Amino acid sequence: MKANSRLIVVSNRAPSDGPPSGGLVVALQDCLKARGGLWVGTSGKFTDNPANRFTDVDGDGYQIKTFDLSPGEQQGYYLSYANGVLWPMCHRRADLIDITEGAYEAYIGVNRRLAKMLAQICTSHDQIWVHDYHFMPLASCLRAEGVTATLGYFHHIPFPTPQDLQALPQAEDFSGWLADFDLVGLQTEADVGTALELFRQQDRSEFLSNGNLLYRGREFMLRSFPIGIDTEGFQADACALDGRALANIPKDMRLIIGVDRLDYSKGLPNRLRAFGRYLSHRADDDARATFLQVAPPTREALQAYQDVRRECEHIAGTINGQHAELGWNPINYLHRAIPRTQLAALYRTAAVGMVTPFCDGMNLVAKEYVAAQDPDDPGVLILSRGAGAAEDLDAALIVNPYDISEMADAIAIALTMPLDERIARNAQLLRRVKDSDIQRWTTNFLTVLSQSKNQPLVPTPTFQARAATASVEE
Ligand code: ADQ
Repeated sequence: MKANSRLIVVSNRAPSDGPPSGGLVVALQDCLKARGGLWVGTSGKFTDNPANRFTDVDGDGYQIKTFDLSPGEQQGYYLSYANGVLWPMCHRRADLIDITEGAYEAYIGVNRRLAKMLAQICTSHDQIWVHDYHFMPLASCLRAEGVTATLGYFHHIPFPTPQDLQALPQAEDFSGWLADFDLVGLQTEADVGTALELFRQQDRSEFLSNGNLLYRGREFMLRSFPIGIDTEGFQADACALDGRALANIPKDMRLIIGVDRLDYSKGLPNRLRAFGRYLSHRADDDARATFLQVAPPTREALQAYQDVRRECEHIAGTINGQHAELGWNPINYLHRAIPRTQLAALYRTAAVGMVTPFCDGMNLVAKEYVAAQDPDDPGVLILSRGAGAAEDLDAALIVNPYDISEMADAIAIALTMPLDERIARNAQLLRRVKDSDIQRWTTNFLTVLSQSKNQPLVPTPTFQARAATASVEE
């Protein structure tokens, strides 16, 4: 890190009171505590005409600054554009994109408002690390404000293909949003390949001999940084409670577990169907297995999320109706979040972990399931090839999330896999999980960011022209 350089982390939500909600928050907090610094994000409060200044909140050894959104900004920036346009586009679901009037303007408006506030407090020595698709244009907005700090961006979700991007009305701006950062981090090598393909197709982009990209006069870096978990912390959590007692699972019952936000990208309906198919085809003397799906609600204001919830409830109800016996419901479907220690104990108890998204940036549940296993008697991970995690975790049973009978067969294979094969697969998976844990991810990203050199500090021309015409709510 440069002399006097301060780390500023930007994410949609600033960390709030109470225990951290996940490994990413823990890792960034650790990193800020160690280096000192600042975390900036929305407060979670909505106020009419929010002030264009930050509110200071006490952090544990670092600063937190929050800002409120107006109800209109929450609707336009967060729900309609970030989660109604960018999320489905990046998850190969252009059919779910809902382009609503004023959403893009609200999205750009929040990014510009944040850039103006950040411009007041940052110096050229600072490193600003921006997280995720809510703030893709933030570097362009900061450059337009004359900010000369080093800017890094990490894209937590899949990178869209050039075909996906055709569904975005602002497709022309997309490459410039990225190029205005100094470093763009993606989850996988496959994502980097997709991004390079996008730039290859652009006029005025050039691949430089130092490995960087030049786009419309700006040089920047594009690299993969596969995100991980706090492996040791998770291993310790997994031993703290008895998962079998927690879920009231009889000794002779096998547990299959799925844990996901209830998002259409996670492939829940097909996973439930695969379990139903497994039940229909299992031999009468096979040990019974219960499927526990933990699926907390998310973004329920959007129709696509209401639809997937209804679909899951219908499928789970039908399968239970067909296969339940006195004292045994094959599917136990929890529509809420549960504490991390309980989750870790349940992973450890489960003979099978099913992670079958259609499309996922990485998927931390896959890594958590591996870390939580007893190395002497581990369970089996069934993993979709659509998850970024499959790039590294190829010792899992890799499945096609669209092929229900293949997933049903994988359940049968997993439930009968010999102990020595389970041990060998888990040991290999655990090595990979440890190799890319969250502390290493943070350090790697920030090391490369420190090496990225500051480029000509003007925003890309396309963005300047468009931003000038967008009506901005300030
Ligand atoms: P998500 O889409 O949220 O993250 P994921 O990576 O699986 O997906 O992370 C979910 C986290 O929430 C996990 O730590 C999990 O334990 C926790 N969680 C899920 N359901 C829970 C429940 N019912 N109760 C308690 N905790 C629960 C986005 C991208 C991913 C990428 C991550 C990190 O979509 O692809 O891996 O960011 O970059």
